Amino acid sequence: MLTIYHSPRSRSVRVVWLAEELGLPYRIHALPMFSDEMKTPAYLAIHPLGKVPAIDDDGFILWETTAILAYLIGRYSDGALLPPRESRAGALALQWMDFGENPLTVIMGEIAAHAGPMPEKWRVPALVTRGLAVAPSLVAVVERALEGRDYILGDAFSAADIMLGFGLGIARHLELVGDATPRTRDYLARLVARPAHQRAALV
Ligand SMILES: N[C@@H](CCC(=O)N[C@@H](CS)C(=O)NCC(=O)O)C(=O)O
Repeated sequence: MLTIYHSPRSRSVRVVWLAEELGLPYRIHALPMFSDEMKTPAYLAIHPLGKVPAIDDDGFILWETTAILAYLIGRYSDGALLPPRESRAGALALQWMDFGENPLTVIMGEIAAHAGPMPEKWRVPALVTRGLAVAPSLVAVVERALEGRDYILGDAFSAADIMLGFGLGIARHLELVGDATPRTRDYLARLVARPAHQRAALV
C-alpha cells in the first residue's frame, strides 16, 4: 500500500493529485504544516529535512516531488502522464517539472509563506521583496510557452502540468495570474477543474 505523507494545501497535494489521476489506492499520513510533528526523529527517518511530500510504497521511501511523480508514473501508469525519459518529449517534461518546482514554486511559496502563514520567528521579509521582483517573469515564461497549446507539453495533460499547476495556484493567490495572463489563467482553470485535482484538494 502507498502511504503519502501529506499536509493539506502544500506541495504534497501534487502527489495526491497524481494518485487520483492514476486511480492508485493510497493512505494519507497527515502532518500539520510548520509543526513539531514534521521534525520528530521518526519522521526525519522518512524525510531527512522533515518536509512533505514523502511516500512509503511498501517499504520503499522516497521524497522530492518530481522524483515521487516520476517513480509512481514509471511503476503504476500504462505510459500515460509522462513521455519516455529518453525521448525529447520526456526531456521537455522533466524541464517543466523542474521549472515547476524551482524556481516557480520556490519563489511563489517564499512570497506566500514569508508574507503570511509562516510563524513570525522564521519569516525573512527580504525573500518577499526578492520574490516579488522575479515572480512576474516566471509567469511570463509559462504564458509564452502556452501559445497554441492546452497543456504545457501540447495536447495531452501530463505530470508537468501537475508540477506547474501547484506553483501557478500560489501565483494566482498572489494575483500574479489573471486577466493580464489569459493563457495561464485559462490553463490553470483547466487544471483545477480536473476531477482528480478536485478530490486531491479535499484531502
Ligand atoms: N523541493 C521539495 C520541497 C519540499 C517542501 O519545501 N515542502 C514544504 C511544504 S510546501 C514543507 O514541508 N515545509 C515545511 C518545513 O519546511 O518545515 C519538494 O518538492 O518535495
